[in-house]
Amino acid sequence: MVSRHLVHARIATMRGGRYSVIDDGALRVEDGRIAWIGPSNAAPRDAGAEVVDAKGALVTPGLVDCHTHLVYAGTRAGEHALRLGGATYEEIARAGGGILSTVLATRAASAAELRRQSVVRLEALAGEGVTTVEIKSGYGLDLDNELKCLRVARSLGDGHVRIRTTLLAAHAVPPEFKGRPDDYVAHVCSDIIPAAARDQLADAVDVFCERIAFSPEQTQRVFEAARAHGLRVKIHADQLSNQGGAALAAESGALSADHLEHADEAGIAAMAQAGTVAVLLPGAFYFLREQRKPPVEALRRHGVPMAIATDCNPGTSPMASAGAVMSMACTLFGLTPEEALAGMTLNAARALGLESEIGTLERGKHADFVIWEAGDPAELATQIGMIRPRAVFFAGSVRP
Ligand code: DI6
Ligand code: FE
Repeated sequence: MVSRHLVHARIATMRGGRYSVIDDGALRVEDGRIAWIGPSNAAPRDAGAEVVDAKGALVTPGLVDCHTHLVYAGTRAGEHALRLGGATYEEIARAGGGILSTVLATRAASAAELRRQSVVRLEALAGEGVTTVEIKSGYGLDLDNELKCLRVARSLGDGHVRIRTTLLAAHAVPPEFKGRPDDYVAHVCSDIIPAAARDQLADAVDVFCERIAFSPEQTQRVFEAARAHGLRVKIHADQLSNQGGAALAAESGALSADHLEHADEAGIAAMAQAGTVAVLLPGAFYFLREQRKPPVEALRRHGVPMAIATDCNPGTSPMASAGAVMSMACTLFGLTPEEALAGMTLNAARALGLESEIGTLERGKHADFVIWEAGDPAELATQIGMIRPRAVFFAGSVRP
């Protein structure tokens, strides 16, 4: 049995979504899980354990990026320039650019090439203390290519990052189904979802519910197929317009409703009732230069748990930085640094249905934690690129 003993750490446990700091804390790891956590002076002694002295440094749970699209090929730099010149995201998408241009590049890439391009983005996140990443498909949009993307996503973990995969075949209507969205939805429901479930390649199913993508009614059909195959659901909801996505998420028992810039009060109340997590994505808000913020005050008032994530994707959120997204959540959306860190730990774990396994430092959970070159947890959401992990532990072992 491998046992390790972390001592003299300033541990922000994130219990209950608060810093919940243990000032001179100790944490004992056994077989990859937290066997004991508490003050250093009360820690049980074990002569055989390997001791790691944090020397007063801050320790937090490993960060969780609960919404990314980081498996894709190619770039959309040209489109960024068009948008800076005044074209809107919707105009570019309607003119055949946007998601579809990434679909063509992703289909053309072999699995090995796709992996080579994607690993760079995963490593960037991992280098900032991220230990769990959700990755969506959605740039394949046919059976073989969606499964290729999910397989590549799964292969990226390699024992140092926990990967959760989400099937987002309902991201856009592919060229073969142009003008026939209902036929494509039928294909997603009767072919792509069953195949992903059969090969155990997806942990959840997501839909881009938007006027430029799929309607609430089409979303419901996809969700029914997902449930029939035992898969949880998530939704890109109310990002560019109010489609009633928040209420739909609640009524569908979704793990999370993501974006929510245009969500209304009734939808938020329904999410609170259903326990649906709100995933806020300040990167997309920033890159699209949106004006309308998600209703953070209403989310707080109704007690909806708020997660934040990078949304790492080539079109609307080309970024792979946990530090940047926590800072942006505070500066752009008005979260407190504590809410931002809860958004990338406990609440992000909830958005993946993993809150009993990760997201806080408590007995029984996976020993995913970061020793930071910092002393105060508020520093993590206050800076961009200035704080690096001193060491990252994944399932109790130091990551090389
Ligand atoms: N919402 C987004 O912001 C991304 N997907 C989605 O459903 C955009 C993805 C892209 O433009 O490539
Ligand atoms: Fe997204």
